[in-house]
Amino acid sequence: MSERSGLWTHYRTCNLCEAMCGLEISLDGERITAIRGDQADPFSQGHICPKAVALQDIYADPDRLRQPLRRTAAGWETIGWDEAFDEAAAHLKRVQAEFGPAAVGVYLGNPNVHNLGSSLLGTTLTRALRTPNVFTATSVDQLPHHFAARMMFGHQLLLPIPDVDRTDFFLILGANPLASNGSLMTAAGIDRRLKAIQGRGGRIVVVDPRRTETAARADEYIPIRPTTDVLLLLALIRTILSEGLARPDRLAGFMTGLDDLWPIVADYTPDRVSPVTGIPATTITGLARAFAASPSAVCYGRIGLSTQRFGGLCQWLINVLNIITGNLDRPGGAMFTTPAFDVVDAPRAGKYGRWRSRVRGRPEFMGELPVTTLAEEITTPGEGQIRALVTVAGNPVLSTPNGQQLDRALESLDYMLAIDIYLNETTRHAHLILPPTTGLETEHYDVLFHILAVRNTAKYSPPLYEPDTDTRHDWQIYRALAQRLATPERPYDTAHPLNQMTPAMILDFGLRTGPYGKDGLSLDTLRANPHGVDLGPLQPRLPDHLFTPDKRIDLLPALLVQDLQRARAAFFNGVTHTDGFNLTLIGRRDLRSNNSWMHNSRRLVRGKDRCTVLMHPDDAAARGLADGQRVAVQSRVGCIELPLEVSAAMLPGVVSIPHGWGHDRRGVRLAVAQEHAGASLNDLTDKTFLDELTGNTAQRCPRARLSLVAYYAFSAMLC
Ligand SMILES: Nc1nc2c(c(=O)[nH]1)N[C@H]1C(S)=C(S)[C@@H](COP(=O)(O)OP(=O)(O)OC[C@H]3O[C@@H](n4cnc5c(=O)[nH]c(N)nc54)[C@H](O)[C@@H]3O)O[C@H]1N2
Ligand SMILES: Nc1nc2c(c(=O)[nH]1)N[C@H]1C(S)=C(S)[C@@H](COP(=O)(O)OP(=O)(O)OC[C@H]3O[C@@H](n4cnc5c(=O)[nH]c(N)nc54)[C@H](O)[C@@H]3O)O[C@H]1N2
Ligand code: SF4
Ligand SMILES: [Mo]
Repeated sequence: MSERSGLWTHYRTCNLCEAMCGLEISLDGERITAIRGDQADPFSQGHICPKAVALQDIYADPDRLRQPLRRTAAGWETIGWDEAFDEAAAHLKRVQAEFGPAAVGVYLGNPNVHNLGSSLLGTTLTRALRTPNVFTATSVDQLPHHFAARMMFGHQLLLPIPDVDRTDFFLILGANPLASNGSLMTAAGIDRRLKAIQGRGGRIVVVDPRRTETAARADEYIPIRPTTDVLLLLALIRTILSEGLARPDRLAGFMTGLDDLWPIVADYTPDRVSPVTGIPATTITGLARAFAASPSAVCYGRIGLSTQRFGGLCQWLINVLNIITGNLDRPGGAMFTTPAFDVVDAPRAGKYGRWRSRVRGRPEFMGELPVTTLAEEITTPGEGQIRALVTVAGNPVLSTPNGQQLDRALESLDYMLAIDIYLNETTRHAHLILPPTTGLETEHYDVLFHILAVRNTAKYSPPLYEPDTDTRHDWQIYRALAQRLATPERPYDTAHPLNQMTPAMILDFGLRTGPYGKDGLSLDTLRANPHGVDLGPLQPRLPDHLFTPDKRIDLLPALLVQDLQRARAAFFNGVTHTDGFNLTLIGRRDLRSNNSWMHNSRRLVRGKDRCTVLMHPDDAAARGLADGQRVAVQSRVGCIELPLEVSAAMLPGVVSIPHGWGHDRRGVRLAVAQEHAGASLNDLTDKTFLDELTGNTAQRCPRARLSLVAYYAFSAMLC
């Protein structure tokens, strides 16, 4: 690579979270002198958060792996790429030859969707492994959104996005965009966008068990008992119907089920759900009326709703609420995007239930199984047992329920391959780690997040740094492995376009054949516009863009309607909990953290310890606990210790712990993170606790009991 000299500027999109912030990176030669928000980016308009600056820390991190690492009896040794590819493929083939394709499992983590090569070519590897045992971070995250979208609109990627820039009423349940920067709502500068709602006389209402940063900003904050949102949503819908406020308008012309909605919701009066949700009936009635009366309104529910027992029901009912008030597919409501590179097409419509997990019999959805079943699939003997695992950009030991059990299960594997940039809590179990390029060394285009963005834009970022000749991109690793995984019966097809084209070529092809291709949009256009191009506000797309067989919205998909029985039984069957547990545990996010993997940046972990348990002052006083004191939190599956932070922001009876911490395990090579180790929330969450319908983990609501042991401890347990 030719050395660049003098002062110059590089423009790119931050790939760390979903917000798609444009960055302006100032350099002196090869050295970064500043990372700022790119004012000229039409989407983010100058917004960034503290994590963007840490991109340079990841690039320069001495702990980051740069060469394949093999585990030996004497410790880790670096080896060459070809040797590494040969060895990994030989082991995976050996296991599959002896025990069948299912004996190799795959776990794909979150950064895959933030990486162009992995978004476009990740299937190279999964196809080559041809295993039914595919797991991803989706089942500890947004699976219920996909499920509801698939059932109602015919495609799992037809996710309605809140049109925040035009709405008059933003109802937020279980999301804290001021900390997370928005999710399934790519909206760089959400802070500015929220202020603008209020600036034009609109209203923001937040429903959350914690008075979050976003709740504090809202016009109204409504505390709710965890997991009871399904009842609130039913009561809102019921009120709107009973008071004659439903106005589905043009949506009625291409929808089935509206006439049958009333009997389904009729029982859920505000008075009936009030004692369970903890929300006064008058508040529910008032909210329903205000939402229905607003010229435009949108209800949006995120992690707090999708990772709970009734995640599928919640996401379905949110869509129903938006639909019956006419707010789906109209400006200011919940809209579908028109991305320049569109992967939402009929062949890719997700399937459901084609196979089941071996041990617990959980159905597949979109080709994957719930990750909560991974550990048992590894440890339960029998035909089809997982004996080898490939993890790609994932840290399931910290990010999935009952992490300690998975930690132990990984130890028992016959072979494990990790494609990852760090030797961390998960990858330390690998026999081989293949470290790809990342962040500043990669070209970037947000294939997924443009589909989820509050405005249609397109932006391509070239790599800032050319990778060393001796490193590989993720997609090059997949290809190298796929070639070697080929067998005489399943040869590697070198002529296949997807095995020939680079991500940039595929992107260019997609842009040219996409919705703006006829106007001349191509990769060249994007290269010529380094700040990105604006393609305008979201446009109505229905009914044309529906993928249901009859091109109608299914308001009442049978699987979802049936699942209401489970909610009814859980809340109204008259059985009271007799286990004595009286605290419920939920999660939270912090602006300077990003799931489990950015705690090795000193500038992000500096300052006050953020891995604390938040508890309401009354709960603390009742237990004689003081702010700052170390407490032990115990659940059915584990026990962790961490400092207590007494906070009036918590709903009494509910405590909150952030996830992604717990770096003090043996063999982890993350020097800074280990100094700020914290404890892992997922050593408490329970893998048996999930949304029975969608298979998504319900991480947020083990019920917790404070048991006074030698030190003050509380036990978290299942609802
Ligand atoms: N209790 C609880 N648990 C949760 C959540 C919660 O709210 N509460 N949130 C859940 C959610 S929403 C998610 S998305 C998951 C995330 O779950 P995971 O995806 O399993 O975890 P991450 O912490 O994102 O780990 C990312 C891994 O990718 C590696 N990595 C980073 N960049 C690259 C790259 O460019 N290439 C490759 N190959 N590797 C890379 C990192 O080193 C790290 O090992 O966690 C979930 N877990
Ligand atoms: N800084 C930072 N940003 C991130 C991430 C990160 O780790 N750090 N992770 C990224 C990822 S992978 C994702 S998926 C997104 C997630 O983005 P968000 O969904 O905005 O994530 P959270 O901030 O965890 O907000 C979830 C909220 O749900 C509330 N909650 C918990 N249980 C319930 C419940 O039963 N009912 C209701 N109504 N509320 C409940 C919690 O108190 C919390 O305020 O964030 C992304 N952005
Ligand atoms: S909000 Fe997200 S995309 Fe924007 S700078 Fe921060 S981490 Fe990057
Ligand atoms: Mo996520």
